[in-house]
Amino acid sequence: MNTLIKKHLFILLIASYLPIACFSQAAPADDENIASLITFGKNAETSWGDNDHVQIFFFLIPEKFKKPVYIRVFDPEASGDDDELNGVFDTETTFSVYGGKKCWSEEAAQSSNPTSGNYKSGNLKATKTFGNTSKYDKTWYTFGPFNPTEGEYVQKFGGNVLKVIAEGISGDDGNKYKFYLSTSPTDNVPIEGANAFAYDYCFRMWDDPKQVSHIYPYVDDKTISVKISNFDWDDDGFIRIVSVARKGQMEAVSGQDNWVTTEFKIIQEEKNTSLDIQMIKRKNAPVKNNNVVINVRNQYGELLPFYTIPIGGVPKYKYSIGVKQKTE
Ligand SMILES: [Ca+2]
Ligand SMILES: [Ca+2]
Ligand SMILES: [Ca+2]
Repeated sequence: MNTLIKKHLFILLIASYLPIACFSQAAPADDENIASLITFGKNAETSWGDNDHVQIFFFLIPEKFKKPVYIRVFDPEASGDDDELNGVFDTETTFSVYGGKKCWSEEAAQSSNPTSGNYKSGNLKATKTFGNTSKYDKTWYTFGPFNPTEGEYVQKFGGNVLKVIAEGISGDDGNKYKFYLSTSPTDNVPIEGANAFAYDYCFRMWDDPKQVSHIYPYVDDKTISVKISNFDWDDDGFIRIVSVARKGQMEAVSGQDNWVTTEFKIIQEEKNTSLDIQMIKRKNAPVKNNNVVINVRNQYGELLPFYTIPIGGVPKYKYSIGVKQKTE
């Protein structure tokens, strides 16, 4: 093998090990394999799969990153064949970016059902309402630039947090969209060490039954039990939990327009790791256009954050921990 070929092979080998996904601030992110986020207009029945018509997302920018950032929204309108039509498209969705003190730390901002309380806490930095137009259909709208210090500094996260609220202010259609935290106003350019998280996730499942979607709640060291809730799952297959100690614990699943909750104890080895909530569609007659809400609470009733890039990586079941747990 000549030296040039060897060099190329070496570069290819190194490139294949680079943690590309770890630098991606798409929400939903690659590891989640979720088709899109969705928020319905406020007049939609909850049976469409959105219980509150509001979605709150937080973007964490590491302290050391000082350059301007942009929050980009893909397909911000409810219009066109990629959104969920109910009669005629008459839905308006407002996306608003908040920073400053309390944008994250206000209790209501971390609520699973932000229909009351001051969930619009902090300083409003930018806002835009999107109606039935095709201007941004299947393309990106960019908010910003924002200086990272315009966010709320949170010591335990080691960075600044910006909040985005998507709210279906009128109409009854489903607006599908995605987010990206970028260093560029015209392109999706990730920030090393940045992340995105939410406490309650309303999203669209894939129609393809071969696709498995994931959510990764982070279990901190004070968590001794969790309650995992799902809404409007439409009996579409099963939901199971994988962790360093669990190979596949089955969860109770919801049907149409109802919540179902499963509670289980957290063992020592699961603390300071992420859980992998796997959503597996049924193979026969998989549900189409299935919109679902998921949240996870600890023993105090506090919601655990879902990070789009799981903290500590995607958890892998470790046989030694699982075996030890069974014999206890
Ligand atoms: Ca409509
Ligand atoms: Ca849309
Ligand atoms: Ca549903």
